[in-house]
Amino acid sequence: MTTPPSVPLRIALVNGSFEQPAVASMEILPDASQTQAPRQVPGWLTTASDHMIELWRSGFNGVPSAEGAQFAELNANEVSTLYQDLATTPGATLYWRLYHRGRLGQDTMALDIGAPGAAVEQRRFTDGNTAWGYYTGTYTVPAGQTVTRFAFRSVSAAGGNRGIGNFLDGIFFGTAPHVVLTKTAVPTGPLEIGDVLTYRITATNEGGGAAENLVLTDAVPAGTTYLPGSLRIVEGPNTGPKTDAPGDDQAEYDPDAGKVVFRLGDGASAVQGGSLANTETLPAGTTVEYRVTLDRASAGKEVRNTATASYENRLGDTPETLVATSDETVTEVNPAADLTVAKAADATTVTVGQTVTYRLTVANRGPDDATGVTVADQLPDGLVFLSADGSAGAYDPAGGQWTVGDLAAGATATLTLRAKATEPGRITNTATATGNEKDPEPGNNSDSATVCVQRAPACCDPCAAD
Ligand SMILES: [Ca+2]
Ligand SMILES: [Ca+2]
Ligand SMILES: [Ca+2]
Repeated sequence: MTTPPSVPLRIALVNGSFEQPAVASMEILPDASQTQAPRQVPGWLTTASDHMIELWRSGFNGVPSAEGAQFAELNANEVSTLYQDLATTPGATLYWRLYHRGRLGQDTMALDIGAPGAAVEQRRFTDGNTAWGYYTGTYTVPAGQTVTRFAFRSVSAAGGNRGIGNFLDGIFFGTAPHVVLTKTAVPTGPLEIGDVLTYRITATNEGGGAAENLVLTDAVPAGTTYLPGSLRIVEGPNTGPKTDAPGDDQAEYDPDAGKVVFRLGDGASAVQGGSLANTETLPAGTTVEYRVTLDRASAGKEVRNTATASYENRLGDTPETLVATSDETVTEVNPAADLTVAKAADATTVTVGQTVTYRLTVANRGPDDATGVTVADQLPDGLVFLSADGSAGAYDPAGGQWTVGDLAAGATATLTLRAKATEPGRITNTATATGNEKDPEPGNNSDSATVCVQRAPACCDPCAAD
């Protein structure tokens, strides 16, 4: 099995709309080969012996441009061919489109495409001087042709002078648009539940023609919640924050569908996508971002996300809808375990010399198994340790710590702690649980029990003053 040759994604004329360099009204300028000149016309070459190309500003002599602010006259001072040579791959399908117009009356021009020196006439265009004609077509690069010339040749012009006439504008010759989406999640994991994750998605057009009606959609991934007010275009056309609401700017969050939508590119609006130029014009493309909060449901899991974009190739006769899918981001979320502690005393009033019995329960409400669970419970002054019996682990009276160990989600462990009361008074002590995992609800990790120690049975109330 053979791998087909890879076609370069981006093949496109340079300066196809004759917008560079800017001219005030009309100017005859050197072609792109004349690099010693202070100004040239980028991209274009001419067979004219003086290497000159004529550019008009829209409105000069009453002629409006077809696209942008400038256009070209095919011949400046002499009959010639205007062309560009492009590196091409055999088999590639190239689209062309152009605007053509007569100057004094009906002018005729030929489009030649092929190997330099052997370009083949594709079509002739005859247009009058009252409107621009618009034409499209395709060309398949033949075998062995690694350089393709795209050339305009004057055939005839009203008035009989082939050096006058044949206006050209809005020319494209090259490959279809090809949008590439790149997605990153910041910061890279592993993260804890409750952390905020920023998704950043860049769309670049690695193809030739502009990607039209570009709309990016990203489903907010399972286990996360969209952070309100976090939509932003950070690079490219229409940069700035966007509201969550639909219908007011280039982006929205749709809570019912659980997705964010961005309409991108030049001319994008609240209702439709815009036009994304290729990376020759817009190397960085356009970048958007939004944020999510990691839910409890994401604990111990991976949050995965891909974005998609739809756009149109409008180089042909009818728009062709294309789809781009980003790489997948994978964010690892650390496990979480909600530990709880309950502590009680069998009797809340005892006499000096009697035994106080505490019962401790530590539970793991999940969602993940807990490891390294310990419960700190230091006996205060007035109590002397007697014994401890637990369902798990061991109690160290010197350190005041119950080492529970692992505690599966949903499991509980208990400890019965006995101590001798040695002084009268109110004695409160607290047990606090900690584990290795993130605890989403730290407020329920401690519990206290208060015992009143009397000097003698019913002699008095040592706790009354407190
Ligand atoms: Ca133009
Ligand atoms: Ca909005
Ligand atoms: Ca807790």
